[in-house]
Amino acid sequence: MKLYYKAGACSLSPHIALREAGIAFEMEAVDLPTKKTETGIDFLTINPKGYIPALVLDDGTVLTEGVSIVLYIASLVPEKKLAPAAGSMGYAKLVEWLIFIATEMHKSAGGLFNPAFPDEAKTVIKGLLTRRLDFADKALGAGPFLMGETFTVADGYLFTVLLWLPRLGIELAPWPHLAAFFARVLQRPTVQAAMTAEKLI
Ligand SMILES: N[C@@H](CCC(=O)N[C@@H](CS)C(=O)NCC(=O)O)C(=O)O
Repeated sequence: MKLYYKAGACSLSPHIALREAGIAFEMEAVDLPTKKTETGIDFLTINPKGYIPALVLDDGTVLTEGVSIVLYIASLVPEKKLAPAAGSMGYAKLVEWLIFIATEMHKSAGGLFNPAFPDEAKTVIKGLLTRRLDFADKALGAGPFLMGETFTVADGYLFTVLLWLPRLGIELAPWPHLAAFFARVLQRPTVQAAMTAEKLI
């Protein structure tokens, strides 16, 4: 399978999931403004929505949307417990976290990166994101992970969004549980490998 990605962007979440799963995969970078991949393919022929991540399976199936991709990766390796069993309450709770991260955190943070957004809009979004961080910090508590003792695909996604915050002028210091979580996940060999492959460290 092949992951289409942009270094440091939300595709880092499925990238971490693939490494946690121990699945063989290739990667191809996408230049988002031109929609060209590093081998010169028009990315719109792969994902007509024009955004990363996209995962192309060996049979040619294209999977898009980060939440769907990480849940699929987790389903390939149930023994790694990257997601609780489908149909369980644990699974529903994992999906609750994934949707919260995608719609309440990822998309808010994404707006702050958009130079076309007026400053007034950015102030409102920052306030919203701050409240989401307040919630996540309390809900996570001592953790060590969002779902308790076991690292899941939601942790790789939350880590990815937290990685962006300093570039948005948001430091993690006011959220000690999130700061400790970020440091903990950063130490994982899979995360180090993913960040090295994306030349982030
Ligand atoms: N709904 C998508 C959104 C993915 C997304 O926001 N990707 C950003 C990078 S983090 C992107 O490729 N933006 C370029 C674009 O929208 O043209 C998902 O959750 O996977």
